Amino acid sequence: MSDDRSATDRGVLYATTPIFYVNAEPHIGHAYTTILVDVATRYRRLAGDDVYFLTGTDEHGENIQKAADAAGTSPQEYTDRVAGAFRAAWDRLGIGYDAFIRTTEERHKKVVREVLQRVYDQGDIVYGEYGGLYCVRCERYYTEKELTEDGLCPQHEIAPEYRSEANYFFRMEKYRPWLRERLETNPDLIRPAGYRSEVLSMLKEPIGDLSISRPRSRVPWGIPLPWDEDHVTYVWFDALINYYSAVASEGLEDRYWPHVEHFIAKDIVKPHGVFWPTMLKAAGIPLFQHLNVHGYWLVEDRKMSKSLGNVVRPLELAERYGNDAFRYFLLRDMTFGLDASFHEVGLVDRVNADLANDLGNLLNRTLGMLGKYRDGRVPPFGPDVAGAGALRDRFLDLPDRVVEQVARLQFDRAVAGTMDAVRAANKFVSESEPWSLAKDPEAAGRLDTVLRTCLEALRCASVLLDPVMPAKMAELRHQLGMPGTAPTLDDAKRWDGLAEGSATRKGDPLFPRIDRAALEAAIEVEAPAESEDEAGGAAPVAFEPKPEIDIETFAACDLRVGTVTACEAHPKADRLLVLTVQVGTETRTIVSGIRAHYDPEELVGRTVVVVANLKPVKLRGIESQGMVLSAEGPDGRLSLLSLDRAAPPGSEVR
Ligand code: ME8
Repeated sequence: MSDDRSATDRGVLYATTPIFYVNAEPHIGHAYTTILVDVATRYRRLAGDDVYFLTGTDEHGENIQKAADAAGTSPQEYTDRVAGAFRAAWDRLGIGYDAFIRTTEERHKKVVREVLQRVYDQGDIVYGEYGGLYCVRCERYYTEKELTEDGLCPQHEIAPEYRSEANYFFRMEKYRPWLRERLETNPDLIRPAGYRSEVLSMLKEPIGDLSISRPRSRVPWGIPLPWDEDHVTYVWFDALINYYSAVASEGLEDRYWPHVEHFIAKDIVKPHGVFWPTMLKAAGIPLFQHLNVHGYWLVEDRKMSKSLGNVVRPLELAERYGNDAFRYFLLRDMTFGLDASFHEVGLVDRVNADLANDLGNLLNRTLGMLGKYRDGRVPPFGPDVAGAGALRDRFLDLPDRVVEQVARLQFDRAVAGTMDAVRAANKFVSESEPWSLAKDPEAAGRLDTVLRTCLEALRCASVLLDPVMPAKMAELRHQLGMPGTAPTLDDAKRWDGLAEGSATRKGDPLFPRIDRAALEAAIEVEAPAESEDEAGGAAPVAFEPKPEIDIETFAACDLRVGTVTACEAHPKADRLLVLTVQVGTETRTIVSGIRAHYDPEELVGRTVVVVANLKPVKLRGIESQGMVLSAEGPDGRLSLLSLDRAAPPGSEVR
């Protein structure tokens, strides 16, 4: 790894996910946070920073005890099994965590007891009676204001129960003015800003003291208080300390604690935004750098829950669509801080449009042409070609921009910016027409430039997308003929990263197109003849008009301007091309019988006219979501309709 910065100016990051409860198998929400932190830490590693990534499991408390009882096992056996399932899931999803902490580990319990003792000794923990509304699933008390209008727990929508217990209390209220001040002077401490405001408004009124123990007679599954073994530590007090115990128990606190950033979803803002900073203050441990709060994944616009039966399992999706494609979708389709809705069809469309078409197609067509024209070997740059310099500048601007966007938690934009550059590379191919250059011996140098430009674009894209899709990007670099060493950000800052004359290794498509129609289980029409979807024009002579229609009938036909963003041969039919067409904000897959008339490469970037409301049909296994209009010339050659003046994709054709 080339890292010319000295050890002292090397950035450091200690990033954490929540430690997940082991009373459920991992779902898409758990996977999202964990993949997000994986991606964030991989970007920082790419930049040469010193990174430590912690995840783990939250294993004590009443709920876990109940889940173990229900499973007919001891809590220890039960937590061992589910913690194992979490680890296995993260391994399967390609998560490169550095440490996994379980709250039942001795190293954690020891630190929890030390922190408790310290806070107790200084008089910040007192014994007292408390009564209030308690959600057993959240394992916390709620004030009436925090409940829903119907008086239910806002997370679980179940009625809280009134509980009163003699417990130990942490004097949290005492630290409220301090915390308010910290938040006011530190606008970035909790981000995005909406969550900071949420915490600030919680702090406007007294927050009370926090009950931090449970009677051991009722909840034996917990860490006994060091000064009173009849009580165990409240699960949140125990759990939050994991972030510190994980590094302190390994002697890594000096190196990493000053750089700690937590990543959580909005459900646990209060424990992390109020309990945790006040606990740290009382324990004399410096505050975290940032609390980064993301939104919720909804499922088909509804809250995901076991009772609705709509829990989305990440491993199944990774299995069905490929792990890296799944990771890409999660990062691309959620804006940090906002909710996003999961639709499986949306995932398929995203993967088909961005990965199978844009990126996959750039790789395929580049290596295809390289094989055909240059024996698969990396050519030198030749004379300048229009657009090549602009494309190079665009790619070379990306690394700094991506690093900045990631630092601002704009993962979706970082990924989208890179994909936009990939699309620009496809457009460059269409505009520079390498297939025409190949026919002209005088243009050999310019053909070299076009091919080499595309190869460098692919190489740079593979570096910038490596944190999101590590396995696939390594495969891409393998196809480019590169050695298997891990890339660095500097690799994306040069335009000469491939060795001239080296052999590429064209392989299988990186991201095979996903059959959307099979998912929708809609119309299963297999095409009897490949060109059936074509508009067959006849010779002008024997023109026999079809039955008359009125203007409304014509208006029912939705004709739109489209731009071909990718195009490839149909894998199962030698007369069909599969086009990806941008129609307004939509991306359509259109199968068309024009393969004998057009090279796939020459269509990318072209304007076409699309019948946009035609019932989808399956043509040799690929669903065609519309039709491109063409006319047949006297020699039987098809000619695609286009416009003689520019109109943006999506414009209506009347
Ligand atoms: O709260 N969308 O654990 P937990 C996005 N053990 N992310 C989601 C999500 C969704 N629909 N649902 C869950 C706990 N998550 C405690 C944490 S930390 C000291 C203790 C993710 O298993 C998200 O990261 O209920 C959320 O904050 C976390 O899972 C809650 O996990």
